[in-house]
Amino acid sequence: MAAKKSQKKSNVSAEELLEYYRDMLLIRRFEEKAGQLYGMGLIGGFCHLYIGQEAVVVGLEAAAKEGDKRITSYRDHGHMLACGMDPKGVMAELTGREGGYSKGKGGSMHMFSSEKHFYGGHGIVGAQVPLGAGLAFSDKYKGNDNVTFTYFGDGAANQGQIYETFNMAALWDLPVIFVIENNQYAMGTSQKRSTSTPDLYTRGEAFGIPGEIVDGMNVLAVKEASEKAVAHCRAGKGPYVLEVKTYRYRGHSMSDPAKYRTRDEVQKMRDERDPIEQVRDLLLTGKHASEDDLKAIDKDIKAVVNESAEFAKESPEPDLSELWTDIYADDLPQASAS
Ligand SMILES: Cc1ncc(C[n+]2csc(CCOP(=O)(O)OP(=O)(O)O)c2C)c(N)n1
Ligand SMILES: [Mg+2]
Repeated sequence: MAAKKSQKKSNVSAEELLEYYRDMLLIRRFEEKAGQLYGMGLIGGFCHLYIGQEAVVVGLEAAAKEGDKRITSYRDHGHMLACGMDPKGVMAELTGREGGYSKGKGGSMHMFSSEKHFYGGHGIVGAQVPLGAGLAFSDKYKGNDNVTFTYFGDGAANQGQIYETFNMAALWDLPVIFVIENNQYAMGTSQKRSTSTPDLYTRGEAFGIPGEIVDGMNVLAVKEASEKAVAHCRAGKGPYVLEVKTYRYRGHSMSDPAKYRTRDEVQKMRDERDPIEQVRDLLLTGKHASEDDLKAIDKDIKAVVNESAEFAKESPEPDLSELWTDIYADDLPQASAS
């Protein structure tokens, strides 16, 4: 069903729209498959799905260049796919297999890729935020123009360590974009019940950090705001806060009974604001693609996702000897100097 509200006209090219459509659809289908594998008992431990929030990370990544870094929370599969990590390696990590990004020892919340500059995957709420500033510090120290995208939630935004980080990031003009993915809930607590001032984008003001709010269900709006934030950071003007208003369709994690909101609330969002449907609408009304073209894309993406699930089922469990590897720094690949 086409979204009722379509995006305002823009001069974005058909290729670009198709790219965002594919990238968001890959995340959506991957997460649906992960949900199924979880239901079949093939994924153990925690698993937090990103369905509904796809336009956030795809819009941000559209403003990134090679060398930029990203770090996020436990709701991380979308971030990995959007920065180009291999769906097979991500899915196999979810099933705890040898072919996974952490050799099956990390699971959903603990994956990394130095090649794609993806620094996790963090289960402790807010813990990735000071680490993100640290990554930005390394780039500033080396004198390059890389930017670090540091993602966290509306719940995490109420934590003290965020403001200690804001202070130092502003003091040292660090090239970090603090991306607040405001999906309006922190587990079962709505933002209204937890937060005294709802405008999270203003939270950097006390430290002199500029902020902006953007519609996180609209990938083009996210991309535009991200480009502005990235330009600010690359120009050496210090950190930037981007509050991206979004919504998660599924529960907080796979074990969430979702009693804190109505089904109607979720359905309304899906029907009226869905980020993928919005781009689909633009593609069809702009005659950039036909229904058949879009069906073919869906088919291709489903094939990629099914392949990743097969790989994740067939890859062996890690050998017991793996328990003793990747523990000390000497075991780990050395960080590159660039
Ligand atoms: C320090 C800490 N406190 C509490 C938790 C339990 N916990 C896990 S997720 C979460 C909610 C965080 O919500 P938000 O930051 O909005 O992110 P979202 O899950 O919506 O992406 C809480 C309280 C935790 N993991 N770490
Ligand atoms: Mg939240």
